[in-house]
Amino acid sequence: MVSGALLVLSVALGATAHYTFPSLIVGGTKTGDWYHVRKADNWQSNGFVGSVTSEQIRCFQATSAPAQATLNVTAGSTINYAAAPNVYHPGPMAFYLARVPDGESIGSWKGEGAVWFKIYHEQPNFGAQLTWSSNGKGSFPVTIPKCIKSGNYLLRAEHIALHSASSVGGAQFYISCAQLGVTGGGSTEPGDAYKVAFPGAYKATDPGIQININYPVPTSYKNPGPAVFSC
Ligand SMILES: *[C@@H]1O[C@H](CO)[C@@H](O)[C@H](O)[C@H]1NC(C)=O
Ligand SMILES: [Cu+2]
Repeated sequence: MVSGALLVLSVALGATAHYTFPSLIVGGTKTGDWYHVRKADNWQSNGFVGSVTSEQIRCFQATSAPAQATLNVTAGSTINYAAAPNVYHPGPMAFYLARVPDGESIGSWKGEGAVWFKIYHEQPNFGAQLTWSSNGKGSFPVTIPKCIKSGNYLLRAEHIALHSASSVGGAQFYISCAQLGVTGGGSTEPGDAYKVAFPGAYKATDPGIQININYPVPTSYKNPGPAVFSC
């Protein structure tokens, strides 16, 4: 009886445990779903990207399509990316930016090529088991670096769910791209060593992507992708 009930519970959790990143929170106010964030292909299914070589690993869009609006933010300020419902799997959050080339429209720019630099990634807490502070949360602060050039950017949110990542292709990627207009920035251009392409940045066998987080309990975690850029 007990094990049957647990099985039903775990199946139900598995079905509902997926999520999206559909909106931003600015000054405590949540903006509309898929308003400043490009509508991702999982907007109904809450599903994930499983292949790091697919086109969807960039913005979770098989075909690039614009958001309804671009949000202006001041360089150096902090906004929040919202999850819906919450991030229910263990694994790291990360944020990347890509600057839209001058003269290009943010709605139609696809973010192709080595244009993405990472501005945050999450490390786990180590102990008797691995824990992630993102687990169970629905809102994630992201600070726009103060020194980057003003202009239009795509802000890519990524959560890698690692609960079944011990075999190749088992990690689940939850991704969205928001459209930002960064104002009041500086003059710093992140160097080429910080910039990666999606797809291209990750390999399915990267140690932070193919990993057994349960046994033996890891004592270190190497986030995939480039080093984090900071001013
Ligand atoms: C966003 O900032 C740009 C550049 O400063 C400005 O042209 C535009 O009007 C702003 N948009 C909004 C909605 O405030
Ligand atoms: Cu899930």
